[in-house]
Amino acid sequence: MSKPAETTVIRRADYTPPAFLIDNVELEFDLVPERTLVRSTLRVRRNPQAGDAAADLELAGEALELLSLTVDARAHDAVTVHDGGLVVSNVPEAFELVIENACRPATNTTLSGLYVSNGNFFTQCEAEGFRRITYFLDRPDVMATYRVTLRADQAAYPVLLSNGNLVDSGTLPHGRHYAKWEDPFRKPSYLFALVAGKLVAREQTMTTRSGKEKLLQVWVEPHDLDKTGHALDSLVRAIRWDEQRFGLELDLDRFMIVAVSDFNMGAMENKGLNIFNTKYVLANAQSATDIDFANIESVVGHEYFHNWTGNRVTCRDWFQLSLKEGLTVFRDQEFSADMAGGATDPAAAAVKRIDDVRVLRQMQFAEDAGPMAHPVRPESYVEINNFYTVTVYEKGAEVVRMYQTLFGRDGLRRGMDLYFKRHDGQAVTCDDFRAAMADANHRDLAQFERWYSQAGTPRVAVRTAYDPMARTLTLTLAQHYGESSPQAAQTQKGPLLIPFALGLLDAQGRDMPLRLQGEPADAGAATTRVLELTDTEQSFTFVDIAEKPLPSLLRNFSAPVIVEYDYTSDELAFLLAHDSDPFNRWEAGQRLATRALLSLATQVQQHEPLELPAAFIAAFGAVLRDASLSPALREQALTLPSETYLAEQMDEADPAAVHQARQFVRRRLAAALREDWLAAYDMHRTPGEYDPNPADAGKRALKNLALHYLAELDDPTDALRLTRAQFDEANNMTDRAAALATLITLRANAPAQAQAAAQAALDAFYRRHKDDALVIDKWFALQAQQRGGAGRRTLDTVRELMRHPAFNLKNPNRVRALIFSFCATNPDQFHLSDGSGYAFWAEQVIALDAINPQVAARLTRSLERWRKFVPALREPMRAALEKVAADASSKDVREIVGKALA
Ligand code: B3K
Ligand code: ZN
Repeated sequence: MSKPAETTVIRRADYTPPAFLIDNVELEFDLVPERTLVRSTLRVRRNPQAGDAAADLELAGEALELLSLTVDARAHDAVTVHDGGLVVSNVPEAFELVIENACRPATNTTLSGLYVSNGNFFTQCEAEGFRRITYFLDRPDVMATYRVTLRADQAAYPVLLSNGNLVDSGTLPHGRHYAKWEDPFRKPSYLFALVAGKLVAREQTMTTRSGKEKLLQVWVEPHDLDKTGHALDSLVRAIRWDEQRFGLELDLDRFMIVAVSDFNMGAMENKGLNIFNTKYVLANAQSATDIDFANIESVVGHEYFHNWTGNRVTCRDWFQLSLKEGLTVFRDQEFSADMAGGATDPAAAAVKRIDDVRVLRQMQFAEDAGPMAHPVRPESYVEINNFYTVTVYEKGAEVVRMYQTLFGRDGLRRGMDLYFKRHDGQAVTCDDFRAAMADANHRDLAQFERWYSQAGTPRVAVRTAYDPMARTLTLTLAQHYGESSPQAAQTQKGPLLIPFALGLLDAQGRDMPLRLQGEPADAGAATTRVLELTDTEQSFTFVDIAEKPLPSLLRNFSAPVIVEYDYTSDELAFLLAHDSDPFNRWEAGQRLATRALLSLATQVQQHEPLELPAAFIAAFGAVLRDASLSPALREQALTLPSETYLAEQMDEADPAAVHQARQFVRRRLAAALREDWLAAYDMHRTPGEYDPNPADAGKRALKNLALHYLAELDDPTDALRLTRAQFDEANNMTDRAAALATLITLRANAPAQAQAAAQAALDAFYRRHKDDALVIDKWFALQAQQRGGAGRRTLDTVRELMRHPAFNLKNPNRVRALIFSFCATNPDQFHLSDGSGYAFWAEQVIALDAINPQVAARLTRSLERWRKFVPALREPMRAALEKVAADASSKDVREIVGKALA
């Protein structure tokens, strides 16, 4: 065991400009897996903006072997090497620094820096991986142009790629060859990349808006070439969309995407050479589900959009991470919504919005309520990789969306145009972005800064008062934070500017025209209005309201807040049936379900008999039969809130009670609506050739939801018949995987009838897809997510699967498929009261910590909310956390357990 890493806290308030700047970087690599040689030639000069004009040059470096260092071509004595880098003293104003060092890609299991995967070389430099390649001023505000020479054995590494344009290539003695790449754009070191190996590309050319021809390539291992079409098509769509929506054009002659199967996250936006987890590139009908296809389009878009929001304009320091991530997530959300038809069809846009809000509320609200709570722009960190969070990404995207809600699409565009005009080629801050939005729209956005600096989820309490005589409705909005974690509470300083969209429904469910007191009577009256809440409490009076209306609040989720309003169940059912805002129809159904489920969970805890109100079943049945709603929207409305979300809504989370309550509701809905489910199943088949378009995907989603509900019936005959047929006949992975998942559920519900069928399907699935790692990931994940049944804990299956020859603790996708799926998405089985899940978790965190601290730290987060749980679980959770605190050595894991236990 290595000694614990020291935990230095880095603070935003301590930012100082770099003492030196680096204008040009020339890198030469002799690529050998065991020991790669790097020669780095840097043009360095003192930063005129720096405070200390006599400072030493301090370069970061990790896991490197220094071979030589010269200053202006002369050996330099005043060099001190330490654990985290080196210090060069007595340097002139401007000079050429040449460093030769070695690194060890073959044994680099951290997947940060330069590493080997399936025999090929890849890099990952964000956030601080470049220092694992060579000594450098590895911070985003040091921007340089790069020239890169790669040399390697030609047979083993026929393809040599780096950022920018290929300027030269050729052969060398001893079967070696070289390639030289030049990136004309200044960039921070975190955007550097190289790739070398046996790869092939699908490519096409494309003429961009200004008439320039560009080369687009998707590089993969040869056996995956037939799975690259969708990624390449997605890239073309993303390029077009950014031209149209934001007037932003591809600036390089060549844009490359490379897929790698060992990768810590989704993908990386290296300039001109995006490196992707295979999961977000490879897809065909037999290997990928509808959701995979959609995710690929969105991630390809996301990384491409970074070319402007992140690369052309980058972050001054890592506290500004949301400057590029929140903005780019917002852009990819808008892109996906438009691609699904959202530009002309509000219901299609709502389907995407619901998916995004679901993630925000389940993950980000929980993060904001726990020990890792931090503002969109964090104030401090120990390990920056721990702050690639749902708060920085998803809440950050909501913050950008609020500019659009306040100023409209055109206003957002004006702000973006000004942002690029001011800051192209610079490393800037979230304040700079806000200033561009404010100036372009002539608004004072000083108060809006609090969205960047305050942690915790705001709540808006709503009161209404209808005056029939005056025909007015007065709406009072009050904002507060409720009970925040100490980490969040200390950041909360005052009220936010909250754009609050709403409508008012009459007794027929029609939108009423909305006119605020004081507005001229002849002004057109919209039916959705965005109120700007800026005070702690504020009232708004609508006039000419002929009858007492039902409010539809926070339409389209116009701000990342929790709305507190006491709807009756009848009112929610009415909104579910009538609201013109499709998002709020879904929202009403979720509120109704949440209320029913939480009260059932209490009944479970008190050993009372369970009962589901008939009105609830009727409301859900009506949605299921409502052909005016798209299948995709119906599927979302009929999907109950997740167990994780529900547990989070309890004062003390009780996963077992939530699970029983939710299972009870699923069984009741299955039985009461049996004929409707069967009809829905039949009506939403998608015969013919597979096409992942959103309309077909929506049908499959509803059909497969119906199938899964049918699996909850006491008599499994129908479900078993349909599921087996679907499994055998499916011409696509969406249907095959859904059938397999349903069979696994049937096995838990009715072992006597379904055991053999489920096992046969699992075996057949494995045999058929054994050479496709991403599909085998699904095979592991489905088993890790299964219910306990027939006296068997899912943990026993998971432990058994860890001994399967295809399991590999060094491959993050496999670890996420098996271990994360169990620890993070199977709450009932993970939180067994015997503490077995927690002991397993601790073992795996510690094992992973020695291999890959970033992945280990992610897993650590599954237990950070331990204080939220019922006392019987809290103690075994604490014990597991303490075990990890004692045995883990990376600062990544130590930061998380430290905060969890503090
Ligand atoms: N910027 C990368 C994330 C890097 C994570 C480093 N731990 C991918 C993205 O957000 O596009
Ligand atoms: Zn990103």
